[in-house]
Amino acid sequence: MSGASETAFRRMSDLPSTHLLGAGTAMCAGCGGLQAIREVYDILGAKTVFVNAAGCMTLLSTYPFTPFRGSWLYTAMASAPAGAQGVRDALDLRLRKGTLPAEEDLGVVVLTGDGAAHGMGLSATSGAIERGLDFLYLCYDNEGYGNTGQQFSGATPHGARTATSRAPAGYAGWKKDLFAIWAAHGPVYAATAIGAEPVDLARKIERAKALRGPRLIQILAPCPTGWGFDPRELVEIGRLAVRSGAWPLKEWVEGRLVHTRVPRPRQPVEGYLRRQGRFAHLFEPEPNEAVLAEIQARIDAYWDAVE
Ligand SMILES: Cc1ncc(C[n+]2csc(CCOP(=O)(O)OP(=O)(O)O)c2C)c(N)n1
Ligand code: SF4
Ligand SMILES: [Mg+2]
Repeated sequence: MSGASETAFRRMSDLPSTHLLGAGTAMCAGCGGLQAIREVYDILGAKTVFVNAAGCMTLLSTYPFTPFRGSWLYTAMASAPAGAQGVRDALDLRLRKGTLPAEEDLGVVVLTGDGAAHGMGLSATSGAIERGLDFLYLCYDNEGYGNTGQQFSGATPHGARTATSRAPAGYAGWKKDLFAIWAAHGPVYAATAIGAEPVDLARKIERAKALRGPRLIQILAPCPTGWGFDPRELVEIGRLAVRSGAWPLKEWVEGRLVHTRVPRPRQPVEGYLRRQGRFAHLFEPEPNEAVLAEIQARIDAYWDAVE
């Protein structure tokens, strides 16, 4: 370990917790994932093991240093829930043997991007929920493979242009509903959130922290680099996602679905899409009315069904 690194690490550890994440790392300015995870981290506290699937947030840690005060474990994209099972089992074993005092027990948290969560990590996640694993599953959803240059993922929205959806109308698929996939498993808790609504986010983290068993919080993470907006517009883009109804804020508790913010009146989704480079081809050289109408119709149908 070099002297310079040691000094940097100590200085990072001395910072108040609100400055821990992002200090000395190579994250993009205006990262919506980082904005939310900082708040998550402040509420969960240091008695947490983050099991981090490969993605943008793994850049926060450079072996052997990490800005997380608790523990951090790096896994392959598909295996974070399996890693979480191993960590939980090891903690439980030590608790049972009496080699770990109960007050030193740790919360186990999967930290994963949407690519892993909606695709190659799904089967490990499904198994972990079925086994009733006591873990919090945090998905920061930047709607693409951010770390490798924004290829489309199972969470990419219809019409978005990504590095691997270059057709004139953008991505042909529709965003997979991870919240519904979790709800179908009957977890203890599931919620959606966003950094631009910090009070709603804080309440959901506190609620999830107090429960035991499989718990999901899926956080929409506006990504200036992949979505094509100025980092200064992070909060505005997040609010537009909620106010247009494109990102419903909700909870699933004991089999009951509750919307924690109902956008009334709902703003046209066009205002949200127009602000992002990934949708520019839907407006220039002339508006693609058919695709825009399809996107609006899906949002309207969602809210018509739940209101
Ligand atoms: C099996 C496997 N395939 C590909 C990669 C390369 N890879 C590393 S991060 C990443 C993108 C992950 O996307 P997501 O889960 O959405 O996280 P983000 O990068 O957006 O934070 C990819 C494809 C990998 N690590 N493992
Ligand atoms: S690519 Fe996007 S999600 Fe990844 S660090 Fe940059 S802003 Fe954040
Ligand atoms: Mg992603």
